[in-house]
Amino acid sequence: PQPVRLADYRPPDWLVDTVDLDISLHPSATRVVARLALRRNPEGEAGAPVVLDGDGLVLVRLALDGKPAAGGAFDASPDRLTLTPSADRFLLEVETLLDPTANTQLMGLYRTGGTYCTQCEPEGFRRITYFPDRSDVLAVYTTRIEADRDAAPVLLGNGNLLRNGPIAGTGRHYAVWHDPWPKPSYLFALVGGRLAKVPGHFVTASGRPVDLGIYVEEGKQDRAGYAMDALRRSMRWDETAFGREYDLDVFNIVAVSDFNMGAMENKGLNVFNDKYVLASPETATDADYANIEAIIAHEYFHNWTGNRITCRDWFQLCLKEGLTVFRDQEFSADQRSRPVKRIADVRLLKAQQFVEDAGPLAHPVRPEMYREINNFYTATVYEKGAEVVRMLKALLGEAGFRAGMDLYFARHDGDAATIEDFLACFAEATGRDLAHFALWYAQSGTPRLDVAGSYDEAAGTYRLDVVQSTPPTPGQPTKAPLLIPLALGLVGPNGHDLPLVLADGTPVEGVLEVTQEKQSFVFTGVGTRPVASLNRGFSASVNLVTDLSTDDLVFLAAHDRDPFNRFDAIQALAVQLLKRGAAEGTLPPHAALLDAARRLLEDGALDPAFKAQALALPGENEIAREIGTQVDPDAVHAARRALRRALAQALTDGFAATYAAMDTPGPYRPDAASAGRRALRTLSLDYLTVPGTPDALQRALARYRAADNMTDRFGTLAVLAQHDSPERREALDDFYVRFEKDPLVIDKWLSLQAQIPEAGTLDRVRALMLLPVFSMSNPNRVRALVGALATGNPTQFNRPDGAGYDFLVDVVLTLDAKNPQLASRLLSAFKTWRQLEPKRAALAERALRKVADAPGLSDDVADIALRALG
Ligand code: DPP
Ligand code: ZN
Repeated sequence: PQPVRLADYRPPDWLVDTVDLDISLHPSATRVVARLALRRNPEGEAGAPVVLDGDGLVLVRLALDGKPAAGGAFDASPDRLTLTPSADRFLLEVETLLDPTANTQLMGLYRTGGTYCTQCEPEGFRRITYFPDRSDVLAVYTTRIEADRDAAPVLLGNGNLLRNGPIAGTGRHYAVWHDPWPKPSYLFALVGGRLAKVPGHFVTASGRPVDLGIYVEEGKQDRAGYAMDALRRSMRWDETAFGREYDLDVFNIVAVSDFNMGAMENKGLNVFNDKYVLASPETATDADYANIEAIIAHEYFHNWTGNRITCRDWFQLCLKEGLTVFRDQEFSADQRSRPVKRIADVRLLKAQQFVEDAGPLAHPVRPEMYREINNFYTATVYEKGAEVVRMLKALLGEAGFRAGMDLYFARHDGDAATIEDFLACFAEATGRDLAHFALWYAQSGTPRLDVAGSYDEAAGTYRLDVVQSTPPTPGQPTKAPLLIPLALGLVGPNGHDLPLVLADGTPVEGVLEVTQEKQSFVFTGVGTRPVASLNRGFSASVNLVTDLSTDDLVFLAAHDRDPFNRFDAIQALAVQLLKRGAAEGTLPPHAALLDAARRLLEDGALDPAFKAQALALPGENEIAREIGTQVDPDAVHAARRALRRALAQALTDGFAATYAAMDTPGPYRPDAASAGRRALRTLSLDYLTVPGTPDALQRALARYRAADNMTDRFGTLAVLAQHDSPERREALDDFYVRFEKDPLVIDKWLSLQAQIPEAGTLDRVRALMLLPVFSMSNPNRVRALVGALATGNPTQFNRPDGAGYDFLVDVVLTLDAKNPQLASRLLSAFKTWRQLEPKRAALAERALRKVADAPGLSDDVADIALRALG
């Protein structure tokens, strides 16, 4: 694949004012007639020809200003159409022929369970018709869709419905949709199929009534209620939190079962992976409900951050994704518990983004080069992109941040914008120079912040010495210091924060700005030795290394007024023990952690959801990243297992009492408070089951049998899954029989088994692939089974014999011909191979070479293989 570079950006030579599409749906021969009003861009290159993108297109006919084009007037291939018109404005009419049934890439127009649907971001529209398929060409779309009335009674497009009706004597019907808002081609969508509508209604702040619709497979209507509720709450929240109103008469969401992404924000017609729409107490867990709420919100929020203001080019992807993730995080924080949401987000950030940033696939939040843009829908663009927005807010404060956002919406509505445009709004609204801050977008790698504190009793001062450094990453051997907003507090012996006043008398409002490689901050008026609570709320996306003692961490875990840092203190204690345990083969003394854990467990004032997070040990991937080099996944697993045992043994009574106290009688409700109680109850059960005694296993099995909702049922199944026992077999078999007909639930069952840390797991996964419930052509099934093994089972993926790697490579090479995006996603599980001990690393490298050397690779997979080997 050829590199595309940010530095080479040029404005388009031709613009498109309007797009009129006439699409006649047919399973294998769909006809698309596109009429494009093309106009030479005064900012483009003078005299440049019209060059339109295509991808595997079959051209039927072509006309310019109504006249059929003669042979010499154009040059067409499946992947490109070039014209040299004499006029600076003309109407191009192109007819193409598509086979949606044969489209297994799930990009462009395809079929899923008999329904026609589209996915155009980032470069799928060119698989429908020839077009300047780039995000800075904005046009007004009118779409006529025609289809067999029985096969596709529902026809949906972007925007508002203009008219619809039967086509007499043909058994077919049509619908015409018009979207008044200019948009790039990646936001185009259509859907046609037999779908049931779950209706809803919303009135915007200024009184515009909006018809809401969630379209699902017939029979699944009763599972769309929560998504509808989440949609309405999202619409209201964007009005109050950001002053953003909805701008069409309808908003539709369609749930489909074959989808590469989580969901897609097409204007007025979001298309969703059904996993993120469908929920009922019997089939969805609390985590599913929370994901649905977040993703419904995310796609809805794109209506402003992404659609009304879109990206100039794909290098600016974080402009819409990082910002929109930030917005959905804030929404969920407001709907649920803010501290618990922050903890969950940081856990995800560390598990995914920090890992990516530490390996061969590391790249800046705004990359400067790509070979395959599909491979840049990453944790770095999304999650670190959101963290950068959060840091901006920490620097500017609530009011400054809002003023910058208001200016951004006012100034760039209708634009295809850049990160520079975005930052300029905040600089202008607040008067701050953000040039240094902007480096966060360009520099990859996770900065390390070393902070040492010293107390001078005689002078009454407390000094913090701060050193920042960022390790080299691909293409960036040396790094510059960043502007890091470090939220902190100095906690006095009574647990209260001391006032923060710098030596020159400047008060600090809780956030220090670290700007240099080495810096010292001296606080005055400090009467007793404080404990520094650093990076509160995870204000900066950094690896923090402190000189806090075990006693300090125990103190913070009990007394910090920042809940995130209470969580972080206990996790830091655990990480220290786990690192040493993995290195030394036995667990070091750990009484302090047990003590801190006991205090948290027994603290009646704490939110159960918080306790469940704080008492869950860091995952094996997270421990491996903390170790960083020469990782032996078996040693990590053994250390974690030993610490789990120690906690289970020391806190048996506490977990038993908590298990009893967290019982939540009455019908299931998905709210955050009830979910927190269930989470803590299952965590307690998990620790109580650690000994694996018959009594313990029977208690878990009884709980499994008695469960009246999926959260408890799956939670107890996951507890049992860790114990090779008759109880596990019974529960797994029972679960399969109960939910065999429910693919989304079967995904959970597949994932769970793929993550069992036992030597037989790889064979089990191979056997599960043969079941009729599994399918290599459904992305959810593949991710649930193969993806879970590759990313959620470090000991079995990284088997010392290399069989896990060979298995993944086989799957990737098989899948690549069908669905390159899915294949490359799976392959990126190799991003951690360089941190492994030499024997496993050599096997992983050999497996990656096998991929790189395979003939006929897609750009997607070739790009990941080559970068991973880098
Ligand atoms: N649909 C994906 C998302 O919302 C890509 N835009 O993040
Ligand atoms: Zn998004």
